[in-house]
Amino acid sequence: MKADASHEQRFIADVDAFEFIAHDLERILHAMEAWLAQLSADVHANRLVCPGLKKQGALATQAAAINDVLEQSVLAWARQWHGLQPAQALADTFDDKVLLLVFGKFNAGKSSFCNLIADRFAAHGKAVEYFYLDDGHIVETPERFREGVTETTARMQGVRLAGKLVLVDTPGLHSVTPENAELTQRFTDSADGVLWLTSSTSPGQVQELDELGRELHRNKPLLPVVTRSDVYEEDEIDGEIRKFLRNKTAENRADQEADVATRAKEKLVAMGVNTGLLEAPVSVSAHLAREQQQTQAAMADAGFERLYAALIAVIEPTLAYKRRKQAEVFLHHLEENVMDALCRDVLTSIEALRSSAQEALAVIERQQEQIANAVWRHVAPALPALLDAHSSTRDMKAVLDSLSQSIVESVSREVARHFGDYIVSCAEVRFEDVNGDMDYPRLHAELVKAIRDRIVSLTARAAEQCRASIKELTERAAHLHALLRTSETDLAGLSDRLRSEFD
Ligand SMILES: Nc1nc2c(ncn2[C@@H]2O[C@H](COP(=O)(O)OP(=O)(O)OP(=O)(O)O)[C@@H](O)[C@H]2O)c(=O)[nH]1
Ligand SMILES: [Mg+2]
Repeated sequence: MKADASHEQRFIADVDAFEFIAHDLERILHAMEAWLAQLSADVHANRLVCPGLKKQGALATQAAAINDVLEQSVLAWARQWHGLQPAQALADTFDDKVLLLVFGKFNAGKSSFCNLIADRFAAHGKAVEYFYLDDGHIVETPERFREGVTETTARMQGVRLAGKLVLVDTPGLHSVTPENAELTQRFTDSADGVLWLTSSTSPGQVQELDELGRELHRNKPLLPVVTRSDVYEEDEIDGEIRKFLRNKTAENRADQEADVATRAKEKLVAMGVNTGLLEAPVSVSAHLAREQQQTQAAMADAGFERLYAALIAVIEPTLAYKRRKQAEVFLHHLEENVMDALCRDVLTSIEALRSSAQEALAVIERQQEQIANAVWRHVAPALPALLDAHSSTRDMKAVLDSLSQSIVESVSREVARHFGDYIVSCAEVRFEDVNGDMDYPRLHAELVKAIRDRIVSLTARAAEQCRASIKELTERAAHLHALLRTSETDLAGLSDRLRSEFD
């Protein structure tokens, strides 16, 4: 390439010279598989078992629901990975080509832009092959993309340039029919980089990027292109007012590009996407380039020299993405289908379980008192009659046995009523410390004190068992939570490693 070659010549020559040598990804793929195996084993080993809770209780039900999700998730992963195979097959069709997704709202000028770039490749004697997708198949066509004022592109279509670069002209994702949606998604999945076309009439409508969220999270380079960067002006020629199109001024373009750059960056930050992959926006006018016969000067004035320079810059990370794509695709599965899904479905449920556990503890506090009161009301009034019944024999053992039995029965009943969600075992009650050799009033008072004392300690022990069961469950839940967070961090580490080792 001559030193004074235009960016256009350089770009086309670069594309022509693309050579794809996929990286040897075996080790990193192996590490990802090991990560998944570890997660599956951890998830299985850390199911939320809770021996102190009855199955039908509220907390146990919540825990069982979490276990269910864990189990279903592990089963779903293999299914989802399998489901990605059609996308993989499509991607294989483009194995040796770079796929750039040309994305933007309807009327953004996507089809016009692609047609012009295709014309330039043709002008340099390179092969230009248009195709569209029909019923999942690629159909070759001699026709260029249709351009129009009304929404024109309703199907996925593409153009292969020099047999090495594919521009995929997408219908704005919102205008895709449901039947087409899956295919569109598959095509989008296969893209190695994204050109986001935004019209200079209202550039930088960054909410459009929401539709690209998945691709951008997948670390694909993004180049914003401000299209239709021209204005109509009126001029008087031979006494007649004529309207003609002219390129926007360099200042105007710079302003718009800076504005788009700022907004796009803010948006990516808000979306949690790495802004390092955002290229500086460039402005072009496909119309003026064409209207002025695509001369070198016209192309430069219309912004295409700068565009080609940006494309040359964007091709590097795009190729890098492509070389590690096999691992990227597996990583996306691990991030999206495995980790994100787990975090979404399980972490929030664990949070909910934790707050239910807090509430349950507060309820136990109240119920402990209610149980004690109810037992007291049941046992205490019967005491005089009990003492009377044994007054002649002064059989203190019989009195105390009867009292013990009555307290244990009553506590068991109330515990079953109030602590029904928990497995609680009631201890025995003993009155060894009560001295029967005293007069009736003192004995009565002594027993009242002893009864109160026993009830309080029995209910406290029952409540303590409930609390211990809750504590055990929340500890297990916290452990599961921490484990998922660790897996998430480990996966992020793998993602960093993939992208730094194979940059
Ligand atoms: N002024 C001006 N108009 C343009 C330019 N490029 C495209 N247009 C016009 O914008 C309209 C839409 O152009 P298309 O290329 O069909 O846009 P698209 O993004 O493919 O639209 P859909 O397929 O409907 O999503 C047409 O009327 C074009 O003539 C340009 O550089 N300058
Ligand atoms: Mg179109």
